[in-house]
Amino acid sequence: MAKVTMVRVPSLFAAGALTLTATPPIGIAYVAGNLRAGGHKVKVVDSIGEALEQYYHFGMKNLYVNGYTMKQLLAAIPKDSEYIGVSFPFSNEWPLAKKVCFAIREEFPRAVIFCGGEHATAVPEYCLTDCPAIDYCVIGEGEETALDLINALESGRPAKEVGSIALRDEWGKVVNTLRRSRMLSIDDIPEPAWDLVPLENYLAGGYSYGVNIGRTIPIIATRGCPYQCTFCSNPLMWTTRWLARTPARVVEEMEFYIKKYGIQNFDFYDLTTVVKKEWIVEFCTMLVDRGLNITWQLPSGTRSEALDSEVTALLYKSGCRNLTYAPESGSPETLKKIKKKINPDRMIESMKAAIANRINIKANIIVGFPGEKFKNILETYKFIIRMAVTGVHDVSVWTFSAYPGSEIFHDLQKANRMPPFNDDYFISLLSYSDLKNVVSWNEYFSSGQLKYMRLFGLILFYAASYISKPVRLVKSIRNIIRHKPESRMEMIVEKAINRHKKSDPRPWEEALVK
Ligand code: B12
Ligand code: SF4
Repeated sequence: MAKVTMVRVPSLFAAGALTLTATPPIGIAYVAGNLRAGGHKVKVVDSIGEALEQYYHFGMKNLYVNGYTMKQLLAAIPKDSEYIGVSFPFSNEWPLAKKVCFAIREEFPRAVIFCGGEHATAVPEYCLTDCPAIDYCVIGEGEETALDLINALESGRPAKEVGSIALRDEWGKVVNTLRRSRMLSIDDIPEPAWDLVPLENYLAGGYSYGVNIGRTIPIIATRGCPYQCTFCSNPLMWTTRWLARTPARVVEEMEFYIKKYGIQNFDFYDLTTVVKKEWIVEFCTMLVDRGLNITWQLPSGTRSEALDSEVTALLYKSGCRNLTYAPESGSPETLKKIKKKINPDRMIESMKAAIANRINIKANIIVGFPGEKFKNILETYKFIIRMAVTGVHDVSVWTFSAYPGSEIFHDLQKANRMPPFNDDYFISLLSYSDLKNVVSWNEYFSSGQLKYMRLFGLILFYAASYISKPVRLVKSIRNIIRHKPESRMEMIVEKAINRHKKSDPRPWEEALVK
């Protein structure tokens, strides 16, 4: 039995971020659950969940850190840890994450440090080269691989026989082992080890990915996504295989959380939950039949082909209150280029059906894809107005960021249009959701122009929305003041006000001194 500590690094985000960062870490909880089921002694250090109200500045003034200081983080790792697994969900957090790994290495010189997550999967060679403190990168889905790696090291089996990892060979060169196939019987994956995570801090503090409508826990019903949008890193991370758990297993898990943690609301963290109509109908019907009296949300953006009037009525009946659509663009030309494979008219029909069935809906838009011209952005603006008039409750207008692992990222690399990998590049990825600082990857618009184009898109949406439904503005202000957000925008504004109040003027680097 090995002693393993799983570490979630504090979060790093832009001061002008239009996004949330503190949510219960389901990826780590899954890996921890599987390692424990495999017979190891596991502890989780969730640097965010343990210090949800701590904010510092990082480097330049426009970046914040939320969570433990380095000193607290190192103190929380048991001294006898033999394996320390560090999670990197976001590429934009690499400048902070590698500092954490270096510090862990200094404090625990003999421990094996392995890491995983989206960033480690997209650029494993770079992670191992830029941060020699790390011994192994786990690529893709982490449960089986992390267990196999630890078992191999414990039994003396060479690590290079473990599938889906990156490691240094005898000559110090980084090599990738063969990628293992995805886990097929996903119903059998041990449940996330929520008992090892400071879950109650999130539940009591109303930290959720969707709208805060009660004690909320993340859950996953499906893994993978069958599509291959060119701006998305998921085909590399999960492959294009979409697998769904049986509805009964998902509902059983929900019932367990209701009893154990008093859960009232469930956030689905799937890449795209609704792919098959039969699946979602069976799932909702089961929720209705069991009379669970809960709400649930799909905050991460789902496909909408199966979301017609019948299905959205059933979604509401079964407790679904918030749904995110991901049109990304209103321009047919852009949609084709990014391989989004949606039909904007059909999506509007689906949105109308959801709104008629009282579901609160949000849509994700991205502007500034490479090659996008002004006429394409105008088409997107038109689509934004259509959505506002249709009654869509929220829109996020992101600017395009070239995330490692995505097809566009590789195309830009091939065309020599990628800057060198360094902290500036990784931090520039934050411009995706940063109102103040934008980095343009587009040939036709400068960063400054794109910043205003995004802002204009947002203003356009909310102006059109409040003009066509003035009561909504009053309702939003009232919800924010009463701390009872109903939409994602209200929740984000509320949390942003909170973090500006809580921000500690000390830089994180200072807090980092032991
Ligand atoms: C929930 C979510 C969020 C939540 C919280 C995420 C969190 N902190 O856990 C919030 C709302 C905060 C968020 C924000 C953002 N997000 Co987000 N988010 C997701 C989402 C939908 C689910 C993540 C998840 O829980 N997946 C399910 C679990 C099981 O998978 P997992 O975390 O990847 O973990 C598995 C493996 O990675 C691995 N693993 C993970 N950690 C470790 C550690 C070790 C040691 C090992 C061995 C293995 C391992 O094993 C796990 C189990 O198989 C993903 C898309 C997706 N479905 O994956 C995007 C995703 C992670 N987000 C993304 C982005 C870009 C963002 C934002 C920058 C943009 C935005 N939307 O505002 C911000 C950045 C926030 C910040 N800090 O600056 C990208 C990341 C791409 C990248 N390379 O960085 C993703 C992949 C979506 C996408 N395709 O664009 N996000
Ligand atoms: S953007 Fe959504 S639909 Fe497209 S590949 Fe990524 S997860 Fe799938």
